[in-house]
Amino acid sequence: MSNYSTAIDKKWQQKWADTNLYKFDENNLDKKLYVLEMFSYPSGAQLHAGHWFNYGPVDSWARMKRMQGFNVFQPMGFDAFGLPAENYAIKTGVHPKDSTEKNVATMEEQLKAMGAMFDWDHELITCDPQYYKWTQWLFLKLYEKGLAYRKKAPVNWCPSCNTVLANEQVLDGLCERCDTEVTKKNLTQWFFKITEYADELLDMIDGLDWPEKTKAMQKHWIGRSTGGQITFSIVDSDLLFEVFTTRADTLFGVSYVVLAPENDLVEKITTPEQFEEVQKYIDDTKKQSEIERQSITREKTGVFSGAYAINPINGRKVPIWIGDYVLNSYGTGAVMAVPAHDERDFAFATKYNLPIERVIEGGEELPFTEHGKMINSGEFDGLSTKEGKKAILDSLNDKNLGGEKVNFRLRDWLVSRQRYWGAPIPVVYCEKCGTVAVHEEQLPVELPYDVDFAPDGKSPLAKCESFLNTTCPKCGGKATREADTLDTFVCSSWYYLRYPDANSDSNPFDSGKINSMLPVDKYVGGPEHACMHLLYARFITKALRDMGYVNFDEPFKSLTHQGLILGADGLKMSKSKGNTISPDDYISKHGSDVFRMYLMFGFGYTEGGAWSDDGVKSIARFVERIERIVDNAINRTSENGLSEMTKPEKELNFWRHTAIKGVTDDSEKMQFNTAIARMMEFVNAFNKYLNEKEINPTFLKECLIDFIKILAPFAPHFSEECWESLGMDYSVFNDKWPVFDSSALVKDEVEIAIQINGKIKAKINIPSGLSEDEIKEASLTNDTIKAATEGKNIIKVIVIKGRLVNIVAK
Ligand code: ANZ
Ligand code: ZN
Repeated sequence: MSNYSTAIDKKWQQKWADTNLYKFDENNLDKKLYVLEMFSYPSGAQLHAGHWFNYGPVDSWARMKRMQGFNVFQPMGFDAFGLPAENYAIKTGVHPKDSTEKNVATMEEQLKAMGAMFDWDHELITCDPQYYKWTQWLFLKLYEKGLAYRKKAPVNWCPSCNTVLANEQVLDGLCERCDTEVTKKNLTQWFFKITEYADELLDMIDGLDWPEKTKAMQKHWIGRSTGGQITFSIVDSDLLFEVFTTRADTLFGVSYVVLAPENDLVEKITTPEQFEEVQKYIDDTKKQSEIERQSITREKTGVFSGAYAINPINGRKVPIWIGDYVLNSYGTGAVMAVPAHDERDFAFATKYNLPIERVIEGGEELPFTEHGKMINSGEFDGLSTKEGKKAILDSLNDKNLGGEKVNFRLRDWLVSRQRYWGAPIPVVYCEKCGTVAVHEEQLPVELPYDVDFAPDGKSPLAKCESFLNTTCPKCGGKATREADTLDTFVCSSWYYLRYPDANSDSNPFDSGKINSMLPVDKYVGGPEHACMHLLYARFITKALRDMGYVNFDEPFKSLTHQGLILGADGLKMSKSKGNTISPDDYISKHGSDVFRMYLMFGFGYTEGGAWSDDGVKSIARFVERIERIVDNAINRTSENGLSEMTKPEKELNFWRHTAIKGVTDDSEKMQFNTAIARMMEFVNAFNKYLNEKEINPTFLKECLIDFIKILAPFAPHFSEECWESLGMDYSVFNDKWPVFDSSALVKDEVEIAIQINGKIKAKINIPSGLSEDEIKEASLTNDTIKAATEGKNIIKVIVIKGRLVNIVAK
């Protein structure tokens, strides 16, 4: 056969395309297997080693599944909207549509060079109006259902660039472009009500075949917290406010309360003497991110408002402070502070000299944050923490001053982006009718091409008159379009539903079809998506289910995260560090299969690791060894004519079935590196067998056929070439995956060592089924042992089955 190279890659890619080999068979859904890899984000212009590590090994897994009789659906597409293309436009003047289309074209070529089974007839690109029309449709459906709404929310704002910044554009509180201090600005924005599904999203996690760590992260992100809500009144006013607490049992220990700086009450209660100080504190808070504010190590700060509140349980008057460790978006934006039993409150009270009063017994030092018995709590003294929580909330409930309450960390999903390169939100604002949804027939609301990207305080759409000016779908009067676009996570929250019918003009998806195609059987992508994408997709699936569009509860039944491929220096690959690996160079030098197999052999699939050029070379040599075996086998014609297997044949047969079993089991679990190790052992056994004087060509060919079949998913082009060399006139991927023969794995001879007085004197092969007496007999009649025990008295013979015989002689 000819040497493996990219010419062979191209030859087989062409054949596969010509014969439509990977076309999904829509009429055979019983054995469908929906294999999905997270689609590519075409901002980097090039497919990198990380993409390869996601797509190549999963394709190999899917190829094995195909050979095992599954009807594999493996689509690919592009998550093509987003900030990088727009930033690139601001910098270079190249329109996002043009740069994205160019990048997509390049990446399509690279993906094709990988030789994966992607069914390109189902390709989708999220910035294509034929796709985002349906993203907008999804928005309309959520809006109809009351799951999309508007409210004021802060955005990061750079006062110098006059622009909204995404979180990733704020570095240490400064604008990444001009280093100006970033502030917050309140804008009316669109939200999706994911919190309505918080309970179900949490409760259904346990049933998913997902990595445990990811499940735990999602649970934490949703963060269900069971506690109580308690009403405090404000002294000398008729204002009330509520706090959320998980420790109602500590209510008697409240020595002050704290409001978030953004809490609406702040303005109403601050006394004139405190006004200036409070105002300055609020301005300072705007520069902090929520993450910074929640940091445990950061010093707690605050200001006194001048006002007092009344503790409803004992009527005690406590000062109201304002502090940024209280977040406005969690609970009620107000907390009752119990410094004796909470770390943060303790630090705060110590700093500002506020009273610290113990109400729970236990521990020697304060703060004591564990559970215990209530003290200094009037009639509640002696109750346990658990009993006390309930008793206090019950008692407040009777007076309408509190009750049980469940809170979630999860917030509604802010989907408005003050950006151009995204799907326009399909809403208009009419002077007469207010907020009006665009009619479904009028979708897509297309992005205008000619816009002004200059960063001057307004997003390109917000200054595009021809886009903004429209008529109201309800009254026909003058109306203005929404200028914000949708978060790109909206595009990716439903793409897996679109693939089966990616080209449909009349539907986002065909409900009948996707009800039999989904959930996705295997989803593979990076762990960085644990809390956003993977949660949004689950939410959208559930919302569509409740609207009657789909009949399944979860989009992704089984999930795997591939590991990270690092540079040869063990650091994350990045252009600035100059440690990136360009797959293209390796492929043109070694061929796509060598690159793929190196990735699968060199790293644990879920672990990843540091790149090594030596590893690539060793895989290239492995491929060359296989070529020689195939050539050698084709040339050997002598027959031995024996019907019974010879010893060397049995040996090869053993490694053959060991490999079939190992490759099948390990690949199933995506442990590709050990699967390839089994194939290497098989290749060694081939070489040994081919050194025999007499071989059985029929048997040899059988073994070779099995070998090429198990190699095929890992080295698809190369295996097709070997397969053809063996005289096959159809694709190896249309053949069946081999099944191992367990009887071949039982070795019928074993080697045992014979010792005399603890020293090894001989090694003999005996049939594996012998009894203890037969083993003794075989050892004592062995010539070497006979000679060595000549004239000695045999006192004892100890048999350790399958391994060893020890003869004690004097
Ligand atoms: C009094 C108390 C006493 C508390 C005590 C704890 C220990 P999780 O479990 O995360 O729900 N809290 C409530 N709302 C808050 C907000 N918006 N920002 C910051 N902290 C807030 O935490 C609930 C606890 O976090 C609540 O219980 C409250 O402090 C605080 F010995 O109330 B606790
Ligand atoms: Zn109107």
